[in-house]
Amino acid sequence: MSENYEILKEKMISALEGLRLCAEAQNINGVSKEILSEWIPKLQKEQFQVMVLGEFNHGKSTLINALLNTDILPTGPTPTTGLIYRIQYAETESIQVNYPDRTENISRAELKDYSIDSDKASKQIQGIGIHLSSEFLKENLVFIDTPGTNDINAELNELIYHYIPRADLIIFILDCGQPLKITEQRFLAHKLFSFHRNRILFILNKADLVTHEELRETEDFVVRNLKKIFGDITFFRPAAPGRTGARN
Ligand SMILES: Nc1nc2c(ncn2[C@@H]2O[C@H](COP(=O)(O)OP(=O)(O)O)[C@@H](O)[C@H]2O)c(=O)[nH]1
Ligand SMILES: [Mg+2]
Repeated sequence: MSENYEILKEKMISALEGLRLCAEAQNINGVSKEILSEWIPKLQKEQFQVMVLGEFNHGKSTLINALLNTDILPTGPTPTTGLIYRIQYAETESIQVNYPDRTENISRAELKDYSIDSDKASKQIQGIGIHLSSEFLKENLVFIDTPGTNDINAELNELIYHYIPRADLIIFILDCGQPLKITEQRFLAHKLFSFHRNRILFILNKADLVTHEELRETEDFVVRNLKKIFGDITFFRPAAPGRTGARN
């Protein structure tokens, strides 16, 4: 890391500290607390936060599991309780359930109970923290798995909008079988438009369920409509022989 970078980082931290003192002096305690508990530690730890968004059942959790070579995140076609999972590195695996006033440690086996409608899936839960010993996460990468963007209640709505501005990258998952539905277009146009388009990566998932021809048609449709929302976008098409899955 260059010396200039370290100096810049220190300057940013002391500017944030100054801002925090101002907020405190003005009794804006929420801002002061947020700077201290989130902004400064994020800068110090140089965490890169990747938030995965998309409608329910499009494969968000499956993708994160695959990237991290794990099956820890609950997946499946049935609706889940819509929790936010924050996955980061630690040498020893642990799972925490965060309530407004406390944190509870649970096991991997218990985690399943929190993802379905059961007694344990309380509306009070603010999120689930997962620490995993995954090489992929070691470079301070943090993944945020979210409920479907079409399946968000008021409290989660607030949480999602708390997380979106803090994300360094958003991976938005689309489903080849139902690409860019009106609800998705609306979410993108209204909720993500202000997020810099270079920091959104779109993934066309479940390509194995359509033919090559359908996939090409879907890609064209998606790119055309994303351009209407975001202006120019960059589209990467994997080289044909390397493309996995797509039906013949
Ligand atoms: N065929 C196929 N199924 C997938 C793919 N990705 C996810 N799935 C399945 O789709 C269902 C929903 O996946 P999940 O990750 O739980 O979706 P989420 O609600 O967006 O987190 C699960 O049954 C997955 O096994 C994919 O690329 N191809
Ligand atoms: Mg999921």
